[in-house]
Amino acid sequence: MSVLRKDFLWGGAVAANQLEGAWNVDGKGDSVSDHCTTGSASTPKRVTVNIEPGTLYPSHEAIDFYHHYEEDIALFAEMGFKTFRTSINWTRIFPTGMESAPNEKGLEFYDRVFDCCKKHGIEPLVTISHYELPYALVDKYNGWEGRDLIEYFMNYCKAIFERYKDKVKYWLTFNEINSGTMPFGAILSTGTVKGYSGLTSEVPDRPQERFQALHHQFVASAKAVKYAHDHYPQFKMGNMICFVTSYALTCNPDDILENQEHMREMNWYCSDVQVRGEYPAYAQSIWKKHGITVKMEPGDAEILKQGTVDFYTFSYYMSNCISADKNAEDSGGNLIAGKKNPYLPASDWGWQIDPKGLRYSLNEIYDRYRIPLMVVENGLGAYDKKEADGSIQDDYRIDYLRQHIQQMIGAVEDGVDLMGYTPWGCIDLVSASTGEMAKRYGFIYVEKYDDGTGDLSRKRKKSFDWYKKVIATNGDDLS
Ligand code: BGP
Repeated sequence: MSVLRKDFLWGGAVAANQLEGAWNVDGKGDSVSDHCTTGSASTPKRVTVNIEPGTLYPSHEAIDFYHHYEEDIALFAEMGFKTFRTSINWTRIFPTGMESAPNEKGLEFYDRVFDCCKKHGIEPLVTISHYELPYALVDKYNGWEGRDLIEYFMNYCKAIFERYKDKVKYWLTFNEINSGTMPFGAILSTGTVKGYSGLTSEVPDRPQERFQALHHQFVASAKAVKYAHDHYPQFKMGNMICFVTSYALTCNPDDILENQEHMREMNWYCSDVQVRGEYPAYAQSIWKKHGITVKMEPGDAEILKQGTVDFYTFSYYMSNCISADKNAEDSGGNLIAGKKNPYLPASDWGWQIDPKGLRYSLNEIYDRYRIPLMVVENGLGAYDKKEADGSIQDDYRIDYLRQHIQQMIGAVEDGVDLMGYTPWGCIDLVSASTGEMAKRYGFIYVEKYDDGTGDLSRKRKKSFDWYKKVIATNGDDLS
């Protein structure tokens, strides 16, 4: 008998910029993601100040969810989804982020998407900002380094809260807000890349800007949460963290301390602010280490206190090891890499697969905060192969998900209050880190390739039926 809640929110997760396409349709402006080219496992993608003619920008067409959403949501419903996590593309609503009135055509698109979800009994879970910062704000303010973005973000929130107040109940403010603690986050998350054209792997690291930008995101998030609580008491407001749990590579106390420091900066810094409503004591040592000063204004501390989230959500793909020994062998990873764990296998992109780390993380997070949790991203990016009969036998993906769900259930048995599970990229889409289509996560295959070809047709993979059964039995049958 399932230990999961009866109303457990099974579903899947995507982000607008990675699947919608229609990047300049119906008045949409360009976001920072629209300025990123295609890369691969071995070649980093580029970000360009200007859209270069003849260069392929994968978000521009993506899998054209903009025109296929009905078919796609019907497939999600067929799997039995209770929830669908997607984001609103900020630039569909405010093309430059700075307009005073929203773009009606953009609002209408999400009306159609959420109505379609409702028709199928699917509850939308909406990320307000998922790597979709208007590029005009990068250009004018160096992204979130500019304090003015707090008010632009609030205009955006007010417009979508009011418009969708009867259609959306669950909201997440910033996707993987802790991206800003890492150099790579400067591109997609904080947008502190004004004037930069070049490889995403070579973006100049300016921690002063990233941490200042993060402060503005914290204030913006807290303001949005408070505003929602004041005006729409039915809303549930969450945060979203890229949780990459790390272990000390050895029991050498130097490794233990190094790992503690790493865990704080990477995994706890942002959620301590968003859940507890104030900066943690150790924030000082992080700022000191980077030689930076975070500027705060009177009233910021109050707003952080007043805008704490109702639930905590996170992505979980992998774990890492941390060592004081700089010569230890490196591993790959999303946003940040660590040291190789000799006990773990890794994906083709070097992400170390660690299902037990999910149980461990859920317990650590719940012990710390004691508010409901949700795993809003998890999954295996893989090169899928089409068999001679056209089918996709993705047993490796089923194995990955099965093991993670088993550990997730273990955590619930340990006492964790878990609301739901939405595996990443429930339909194949563009990779956030590499910009490729070849890194597939979906239960649904999409005929779209890295050279831009493909007829965009959809096809159920083997994992589609497997996940359908998992949902139907509320996680009892994982065979
Ligand atoms: C997270 C992001 C997603 C997503 C996922 C998988 O970091 O929130 O947007 O893409 O990782 O990463 P990737 O697409 O790089 O494989």
